[in-house]
Amino acid sequence: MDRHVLWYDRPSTLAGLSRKESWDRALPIGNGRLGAMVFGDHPVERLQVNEESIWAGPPVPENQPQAREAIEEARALLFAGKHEEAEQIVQSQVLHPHTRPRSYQPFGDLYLRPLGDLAIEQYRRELNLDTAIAEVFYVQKGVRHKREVFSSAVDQVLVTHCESEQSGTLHTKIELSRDDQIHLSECRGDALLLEGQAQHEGTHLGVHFCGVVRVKTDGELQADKGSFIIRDASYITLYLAVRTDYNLANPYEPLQEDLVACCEKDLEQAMVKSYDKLKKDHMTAHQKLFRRVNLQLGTAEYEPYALHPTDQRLAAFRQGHDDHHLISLYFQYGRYLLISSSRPGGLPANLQGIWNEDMQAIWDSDFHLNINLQMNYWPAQLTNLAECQLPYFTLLENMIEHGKETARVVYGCRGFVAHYTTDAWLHTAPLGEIPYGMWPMSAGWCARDFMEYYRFNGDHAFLQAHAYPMLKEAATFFLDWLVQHPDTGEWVSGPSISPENRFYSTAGNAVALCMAPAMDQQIIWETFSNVLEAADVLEVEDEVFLQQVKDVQSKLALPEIGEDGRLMEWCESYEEVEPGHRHISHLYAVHPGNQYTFRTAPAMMDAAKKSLSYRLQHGGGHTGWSRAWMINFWARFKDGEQSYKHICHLLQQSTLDNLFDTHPPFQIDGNFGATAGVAEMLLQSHDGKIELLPALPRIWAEGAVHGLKARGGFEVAMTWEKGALTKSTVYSLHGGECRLSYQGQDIVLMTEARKQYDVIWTGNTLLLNK
Ligand code: FUC
Repeated sequence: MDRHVLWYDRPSTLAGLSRKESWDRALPIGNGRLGAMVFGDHPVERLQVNEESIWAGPPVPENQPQAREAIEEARALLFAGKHEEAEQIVQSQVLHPHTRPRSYQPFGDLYLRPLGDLAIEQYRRELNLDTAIAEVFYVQKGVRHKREVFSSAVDQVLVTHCESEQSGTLHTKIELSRDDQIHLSECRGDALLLEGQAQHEGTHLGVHFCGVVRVKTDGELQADKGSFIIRDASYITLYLAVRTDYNLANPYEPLQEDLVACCEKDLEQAMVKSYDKLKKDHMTAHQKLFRRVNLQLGTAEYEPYALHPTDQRLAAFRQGHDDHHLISLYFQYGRYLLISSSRPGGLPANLQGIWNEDMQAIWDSDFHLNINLQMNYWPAQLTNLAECQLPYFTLLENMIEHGKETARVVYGCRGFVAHYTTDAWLHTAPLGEIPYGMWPMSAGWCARDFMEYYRFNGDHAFLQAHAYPMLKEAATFFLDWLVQHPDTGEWVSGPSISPENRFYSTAGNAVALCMAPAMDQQIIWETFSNVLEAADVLEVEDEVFLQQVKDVQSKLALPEIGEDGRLMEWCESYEEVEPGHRHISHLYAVHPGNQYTFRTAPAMMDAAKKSLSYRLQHGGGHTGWSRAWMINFWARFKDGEQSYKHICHLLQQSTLDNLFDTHPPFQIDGNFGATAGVAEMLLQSHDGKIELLPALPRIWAEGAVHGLKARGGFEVAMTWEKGALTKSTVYSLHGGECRLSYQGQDIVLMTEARKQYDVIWTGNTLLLNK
């Protein structure tokens, strides 16, 4: 299992690097909620600690009651081709100005400052994705030293364990600090404590938090003005507990618990265990998720680059050296990051997962809903981490009441609406500027993921309790929101935008506001299809609603192909302001949607492919997440060579030394999007069957994978040689028909629950041995 290691022969912080550049070399650990960037620095070790709910607070954007009339006026103006005037009205009457900053913030830093001799040799630091432990090794005066850091999901503490081979050789000062003037940090008895409230210099007062460190050591422990000094030890184990008053169910009513007492309780429970037991429990819980999938690209033998530190391998990759193992490592890293930043019961992974050192993070490190949060969860089902997606669903469900209020006040509609972003305060009002702000589609997009959860897991209870209600709320909003086009009578969405692109109006101005952008129509079509499918499975008796959905869907305006053969982004052939724009919204129906496939809509697929090529010819894919989307699109186009090319671009242009994706700066969606993309290259199941190796690039001639998930409730393993599939194994989670397809050959298995089916694929022969 040592295939899953990122390692480095130098600390994160190096002379000549900025603070940010050093952070980009540190290694992330986390238990979904509580995490750290481990620097592995010498002489002073730094753990930059985060807790997922430390957010600066309200005010948040508000619903504008005058918006309803403005929306009507804007529609009339847009139907008359007056985009500029419509934009003026929407900007001033509908969109609330930004109420930023209201950032996700760090908890603080834990520093370990050695006392005495500093010279070391044989330095190495690593992150083991399989154990979820960051380690540092070195030799000092001939004595070997080791540090291990992990965040336990079982015991809810962040643990730092230092040991040396010779007794009495560890002498360290321990400090807890935060980059603000307002926190309190002190020693209370034999505990080190830090308390504060997230805010922006007296405004946006937010979440209260508290962290407590306790120590086990065989050395001498002494409290010293807000720090600990430990001398003559052979081991030091630091336990950090962090708790906040954030109330996920209702952030506006903070929890009333005594936070110090909550931390002490965590510590007590964790410290009863021996260090070895604590570590073992942590590893077992992590491996239960992580080990579900294994991926081997190329032969089982190590490539020469595996012997080199990860940053050097990345540098070699940038020079054009192929390194299959680096790609499979990157894939597994995406899974590791999801497990470490998104566990049931907490908040979902934000723009930086949980890892952020800035008091005012870029985009507040919030939950962007016009692709970024959704992309974070693209690998969840495909790579067998279903439970890691639950925080995403919980967030959305907790937003519903806010979103219904926005729908009612702003648009006079029933149902659930949300716009391009939200954060820990669950706001849903339209805000900001038109090219991103005037877009009431995100609840619809997210509702699709509820349906997909059901498709992958066959969980009827989830369909009934979560997916159908969410889809119904989203569909209900759309039924009220859509209007009939005065010329065609078709139902169209608007005023809206195609995130975040603009076009030239007939007057020659760059504008964004329009009626019937392709993505809106696709999202609405899909929401209607999903709600009808869910109702069918559940045998819901909701005749009036379902009939209305059918009627409106049958007269929904759908995107068309332009004269140049491209799929149109808007309902007219406008010229785009930025032809290489990073959002490729009008291809939603190709991915993540499945409205267009080569089987069901070949002409639309060809047109979509032309649109994508055009975007790329004009510089598309320049942000990490946009590049990651390319991998997925080309996989759906069954073009493994193109997908592979974009994996290479991602690693070459948008990947930091610690393998974090960079927008720039660091933004985690690209990691997750690319992980999903690799899975889509190997297995697809969105078109009524399970397609094996649908987009295998020539360069991955040999390989094996196990544990990928397919819709219908199947786990799939495959082995391939010389570019051809040799064997597939399907494990059926709850029985039912399973149609496997490989290069035009199909085989149908009638499976029983919890049984495994092997198929040998040799030339044209299919041998089935059950
Ligand atoms: C969207 C993108 C940006 C960035 C931001 C967080 O608005 O257009 O590129 O990723 O989200």
